[in-house]
Amino acid sequence: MRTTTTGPLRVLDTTLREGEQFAQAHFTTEDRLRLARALDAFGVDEIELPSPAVSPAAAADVAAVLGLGLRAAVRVHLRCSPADVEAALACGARGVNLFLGASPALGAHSLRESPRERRDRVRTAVALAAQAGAFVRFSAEDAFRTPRRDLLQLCDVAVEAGAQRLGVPDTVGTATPEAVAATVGALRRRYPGISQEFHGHNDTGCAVANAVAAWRAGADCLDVTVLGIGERVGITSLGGLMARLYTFDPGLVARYHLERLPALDATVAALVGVAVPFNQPLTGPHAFTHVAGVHSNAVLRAPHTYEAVDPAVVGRRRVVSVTSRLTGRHAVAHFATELLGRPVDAEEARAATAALKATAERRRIGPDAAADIVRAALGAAPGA
Ligand code: HCA
Ligand code: CU
Repeated sequence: MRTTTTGPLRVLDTTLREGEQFAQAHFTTEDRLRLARALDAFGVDEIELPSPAVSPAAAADVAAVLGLGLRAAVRVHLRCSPADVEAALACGARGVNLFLGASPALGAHSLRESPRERRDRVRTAVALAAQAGAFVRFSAEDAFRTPRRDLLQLCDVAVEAGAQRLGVPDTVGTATPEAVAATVGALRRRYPGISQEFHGHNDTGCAVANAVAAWRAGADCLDVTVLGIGERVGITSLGGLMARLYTFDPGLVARYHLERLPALDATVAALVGVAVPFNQPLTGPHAFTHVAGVHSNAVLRAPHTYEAVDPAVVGRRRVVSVTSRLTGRHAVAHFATELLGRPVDAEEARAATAALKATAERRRIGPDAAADIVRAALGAAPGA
């Protein structure tokens, strides 16, 4: 399936910024440098780091990542405050991602500033960074719960002050793909020539769909994190976005090193103390395991029958499971053939299938137990 949209696309990875806001995250300087290198090797186009104003150590880390000389552009995430901008410039940052609460809720309860004060803040911070020659993105936090008029007023100020990119984050993850497309489309028409970024939280499970809706409506930069880690349940995952784009058209993601994704996901999972989630696209432990007999039978003949992406694309292998009572004789014949190193006939396949199903009906078994059952059913020596 080809998509009708083939606009330019950059992937901004914010594992080191948004990802640090995941409740279980704690990165050391060494972790940050290792991750920055791994993200660069994967091929993400941009890497976002926390504000150097967070602490002297955060500033030192920004300088260290800049010192790696990565191919990816490095952006620092800043509040709209002159002190943040100055700290970023002092570290040598050439790209600043400014953000400011745009919605009535954040204006009243987070910033506690009037709309006018907020516009002044945006103008000052954007102008300061732009005049210093930095690439400036301005992001209207909570954009999808912000009245359109307020959103455009803030964006107008940012663009006039020199912002080259506008961001519309779905900060609480409540936007629908339709709402995302409408807002991104409106900004596209109002600010031709200005880049647009989308950052979507996954509180309602729509983060990948919303990111793609933003891209199709004209956004040219999509935010992700490895595994989707971030505040609460996180944001669009790198792997989810890759799977989505790959199935539109492999050419869209040809420049990324997808074969590095399993190691990247595993690295971040280990750093934050979680397993790679069972439902993680492309890298979940069972992402390419087929269980039901009906599925296995078809997959063994033609994998695309039940696979969105060939596992080889991410350097993985397909698994045809025989450990469920739902297994079938084609799957078992395949398993037994590999196990015994010789073809099995129809009668043997039937016998092994019956034995496996009978045991799996009673208890949960793994591949080793399945191998023992097949050997016993076919009279093969253990370990054969
Ligand atoms: C935050 C909020 C943010 C900002 C996104 C952006 C969001 O944690 O600071 O700068 O575009 O989700 O709104 O991550
Ligand atoms: Cu966020």
